[in-house]
Amino acid sequence: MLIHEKIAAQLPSWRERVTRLARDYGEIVIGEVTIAQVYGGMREVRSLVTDVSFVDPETGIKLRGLSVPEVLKKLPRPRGAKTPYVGGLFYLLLVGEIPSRAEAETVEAEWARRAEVPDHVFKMLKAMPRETPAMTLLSQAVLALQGGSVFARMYQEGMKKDAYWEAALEDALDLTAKLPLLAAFIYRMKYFGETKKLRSNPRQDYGTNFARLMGVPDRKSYAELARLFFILHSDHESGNASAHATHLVGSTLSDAYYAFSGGLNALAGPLHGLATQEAVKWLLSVLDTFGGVPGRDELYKFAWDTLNDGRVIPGYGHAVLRVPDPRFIAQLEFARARFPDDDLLRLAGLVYEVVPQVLKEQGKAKNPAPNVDAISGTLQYHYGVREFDFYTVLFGVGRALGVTANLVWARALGQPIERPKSLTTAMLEEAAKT
Ligand code: CMX
Repeated sequence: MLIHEKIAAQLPSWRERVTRLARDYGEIVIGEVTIAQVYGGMREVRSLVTDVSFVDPETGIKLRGLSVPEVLKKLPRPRGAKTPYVGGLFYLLLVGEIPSRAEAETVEAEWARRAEVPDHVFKMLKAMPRETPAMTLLSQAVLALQGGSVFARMYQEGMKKDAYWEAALEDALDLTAKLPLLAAFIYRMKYFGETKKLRSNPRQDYGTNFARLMGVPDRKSYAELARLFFILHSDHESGNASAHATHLVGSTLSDAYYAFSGGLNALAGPLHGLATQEAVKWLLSVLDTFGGVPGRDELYKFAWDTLNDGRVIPGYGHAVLRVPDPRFIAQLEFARARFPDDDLLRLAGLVYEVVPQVLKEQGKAKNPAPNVDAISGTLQYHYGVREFDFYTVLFGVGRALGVTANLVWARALGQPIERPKSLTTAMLEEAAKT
């Protein structure tokens, strides 16, 4: 397999670099940890390593060193399409190079070959009560696939440590291949009561296949959006909760299914993936209050009312970023080029002009600019995907690409089980005296 060969060729030099750093420079200090950080969610504590992506506070996410506009420009596209192959993005994350069209299509072909979902997974999903949250269903479906893990089977058979990454790569490809079908099945079953078994079409790329499986009215445009959405949501370095949870579970040598299910459970939280739906709800409440897109002054007051009620403005602020999120900008541009007159989009644009000013005046948020969640739901809503709790499922399908690429490399570079040290409050009080 192409990706396998490409990674295998790079491994000796990566292993040498990592071994040299740990062996010869192991004592070098790269940061310190304060009591505020220990109590403050470990913000800024430099304790993880990944070469798949990096979030620059001033310019945003770099995927294998490339900015969002560069990734969107340089990755190959399906013929006649405006947004790139998702398979090309997965190649970039795994291999670290921009693929040719043929190389991107190799990943798409691997996915097509591995897309079938076993019957017991559909049976399990159908047996769940209708009100089960969409993220619970997705996480369960991922776990239901775990019995097919190549890593778990080969580990039991005594696989050598050097070969872990190859089994992890098999699982990464198998799992990401099945997610669009699983997500679409959950969508149709949960919101429309449709339980007919779905099948992937091996002749369609990842995004086109997903748009067809979802059954949205404007499939061609939605396929463009699906590709963009999955690419933009794939990776945001390894400290965010879904990536870190996946990494932590994987570090025990649990396979990609166990690990990614853990990551999905983290993504389901209101402070993480749920913000997309909160942002759309907030925008809709503005439209509802004013009977359409309000004037700037009315919006300014509405935003202040939200803050004065003790609520946050969803989709704004970020733990690391200090500029408008390039993933927000990419989706705003996509939407403005296609449906500039959509009310929700016009409102999202006005919010982008007004809310940063309001947050600056309030003076609390370190970053008054929009993050990706300020706009993602607006685009889904336009194409008719209006079941808000499904937005996190879409985020999850995209996030799988980044976290599984990281798992492959973590196993390739022999990253150990994670086990930070805890202290007691009394110990910190003691430290505070010195
Ligand atoms: N509206 C109102 N207040 C905000 C705010 C916003 N959008 N963003 C930050 N603040 C407030 C924080 O609540 C905090 O207030 P307190 O001191 O009273 O606790 C203060 O500003 C400082 O926060 P910060 O250091 O700037 O931000 P954090 O790193 O603590 O939190 C985030 C980051 C994203 C959770 C926060 O900005 C927020 O709640 N935003 C709205 C929800 C959101 O968009 N979440 C999506 C994040 C992206 C993702 O993970 O998917």
